[in-house]
Amino acid sequence: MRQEETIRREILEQRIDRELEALSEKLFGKKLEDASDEQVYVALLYLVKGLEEATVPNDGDKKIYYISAEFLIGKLLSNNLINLGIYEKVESVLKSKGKELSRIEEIEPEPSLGNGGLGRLAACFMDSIATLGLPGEGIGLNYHFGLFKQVFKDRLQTTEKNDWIEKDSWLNKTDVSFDVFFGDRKVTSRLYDIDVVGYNNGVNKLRLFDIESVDESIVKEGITFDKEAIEKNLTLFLYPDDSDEAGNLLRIYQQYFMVSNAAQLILMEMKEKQYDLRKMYDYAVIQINDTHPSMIIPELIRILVNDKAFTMDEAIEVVSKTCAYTNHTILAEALEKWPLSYLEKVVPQLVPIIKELSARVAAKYSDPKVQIIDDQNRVHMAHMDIHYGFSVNGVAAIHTEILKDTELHAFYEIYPEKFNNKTNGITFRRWLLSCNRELAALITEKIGTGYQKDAMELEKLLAFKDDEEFLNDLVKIKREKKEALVAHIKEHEGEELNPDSIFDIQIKRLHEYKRQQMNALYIIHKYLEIKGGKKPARPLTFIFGAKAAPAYVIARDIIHLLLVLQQIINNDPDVKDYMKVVMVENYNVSYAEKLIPACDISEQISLASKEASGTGNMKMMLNGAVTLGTADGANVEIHDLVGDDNIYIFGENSEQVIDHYAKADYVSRSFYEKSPVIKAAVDFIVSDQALAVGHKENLERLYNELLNKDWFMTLLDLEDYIATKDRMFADYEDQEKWKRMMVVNIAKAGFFSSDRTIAEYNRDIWKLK
Ligand code: GPK
Repeated sequence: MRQEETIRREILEQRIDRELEALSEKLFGKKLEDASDEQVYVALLYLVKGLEEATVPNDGDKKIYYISAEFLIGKLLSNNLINLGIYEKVESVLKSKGKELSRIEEIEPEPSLGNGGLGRLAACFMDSIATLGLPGEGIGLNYHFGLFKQVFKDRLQTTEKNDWIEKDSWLNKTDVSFDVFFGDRKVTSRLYDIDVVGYNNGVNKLRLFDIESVDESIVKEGITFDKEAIEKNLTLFLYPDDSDEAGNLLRIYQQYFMVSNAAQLILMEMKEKQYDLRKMYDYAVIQINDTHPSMIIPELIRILVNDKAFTMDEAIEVVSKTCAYTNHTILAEALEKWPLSYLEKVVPQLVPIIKELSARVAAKYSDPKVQIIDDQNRVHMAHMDIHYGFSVNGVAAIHTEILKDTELHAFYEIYPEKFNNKTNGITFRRWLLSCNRELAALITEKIGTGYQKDAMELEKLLAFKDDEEFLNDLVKIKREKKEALVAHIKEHEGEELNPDSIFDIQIKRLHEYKRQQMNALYIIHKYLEIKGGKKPARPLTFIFGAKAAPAYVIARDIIHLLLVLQQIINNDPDVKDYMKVVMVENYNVSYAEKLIPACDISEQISLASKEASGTGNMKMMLNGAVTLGTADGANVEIHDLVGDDNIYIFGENSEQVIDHYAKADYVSRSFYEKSPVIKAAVDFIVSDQALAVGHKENLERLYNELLNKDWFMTLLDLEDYIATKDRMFADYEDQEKWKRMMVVNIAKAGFFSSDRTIAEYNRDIWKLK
């Protein structure tokens, strides 16, 4: 930190007290001690905004533009206070006025700008980019209702709009506005910024585009609205239902709106700074986060050719040297392929460019697997990114290897130099310093604060592996976090949990490949065992948090099963003292911040090869949980770091799974027929007991899916999963062993700091000063 910066901050700290009083007086005409918690929150919001404005922006000649459909940033107040270095000061000022900061934090609505891991990753990256002092910004959309709010009714998921934007918010309205054309149809955009302040460093911006003509009132029942009224609906929802053509078109409208604004913003900045457009790649690097922003490539080419007098060859060269693509999945159905006819309807001006890009590929390569426009006239967005970008990265070592060897093998043969791996990471500011202040304080007491800048220093904790006092403090903090979660769950879900039980937690989007249904089958198995008189050594608590895409029927059925199990088990007098199940409602970042510090067993049980990385696995490890997982995604790297003795890996590996798909030899029914344990668990789904509580239609559909299809091979690993999980529960009883596993997991988590990930992106791809 520069010296004048330090001095400035000290002065600011001394002024916090006076500034807060002044804000309270100005905004509400009352003293801080007389203000309500809601009013104190608003005063803090403006205090922080003022400080951010006074912070030096990260600047430089080359900038990273991280374009993403999602930024799952979570609540901002406490993180901003931490990153500004004033959390403790504010806490004590408030305390002297009889206010509690932790209660005030609860008031902030969580921004609904993301869906899952991809969006949360973008948010962690923004934090690390700012912290490392790199010039750059995130570019996305300002969804008014974002991802739906999940409400359980009759043990089914229902969806409501998530109305998160309040009068006083972190959004700063700017005077930037662009015209965006969809053929002859025009909308006018408006840019809103959110400041992203680094940890004791400069500030960057998250730039969110909106439309001037947005109309919230068109949303009637739940999340239904007129999908064709794009002048009104364009920035209402993230991932609007795409089960019909209008929904697909709306997603394309949104994507083009995002990249058209991004392109105009980037070119405006280039012009302001008088940079030579022909050397755009010296000043700008565009990271395309998954395929949603892929149209930035033809859009920039279009503008350079039409408005800036570039030849097609020149435009292609400049844009290709500027754009880099990140792949987040190998699931074919998640890789976007837009029918050319849809693009013709929404963005006719891009179609000739895309055709030209496709024709150039076709002229050079005959392999149908690498074409941009396929024989059914569908545009493969990822293929365009790979041909016309300079970098392609996967998000964990095994994921990148699978891309190179299998999914994108034909591309790897053409462009081996473009492929690189960037194992995901998480910001330790949010996922340790903020969500687990007690653990952070204990770590600091032992090894100092160096780990907050260089996360690898966490390894110093290994020296305390046999320090009884430290181990007991660690267990004490875990226990406190479990108590805090118990209180939260009591308040929000009405379920009574036992903090002395083992907390086994699976939190992530609901998807068959993530196999929440396999966990459910384990729970049924345990329930039947207890009913049969076999009690566990210690009570067990199984916690889930997950939203299902509204159009994903089986995913909704799995939620239904979990809620049915919760009802049956938690109310069964023979069982409820030995095990409980809770599916928390509307799982989001704020809920994750309460669940993760309380976790004992981290469930990472995806079908091997399918989870690109996972990042919850890293968060739980950092907070002292032990992983129960398959050899998939970043689990493989966690395993390498902690060693065989500090993780529980089970099930078939990715080569075996890929081989099953190639040979089409997995038959779920044969697993069901040969194992009485599996059969009993699966049959329970349609037992009289389950049907008495749940819906026949949902439960039967799920049962039939598991028996007759089971595309993600739930039953393949079930027996090994049961055995491994039972072994883990038994090992928990050896607390001396368990405490040491906790230490090793925390100590080895440093590699997963997103500061490391971003430093690698910068070293290999962005090359910023
Ligand atoms: C991947 F393809 C996608 C997607 O559409 N959304 C999403 O959240 C996730 N992801 C992967 O499933 C995770 O394995 C990964 O850790 C995360 O992206 C970030 O890379």
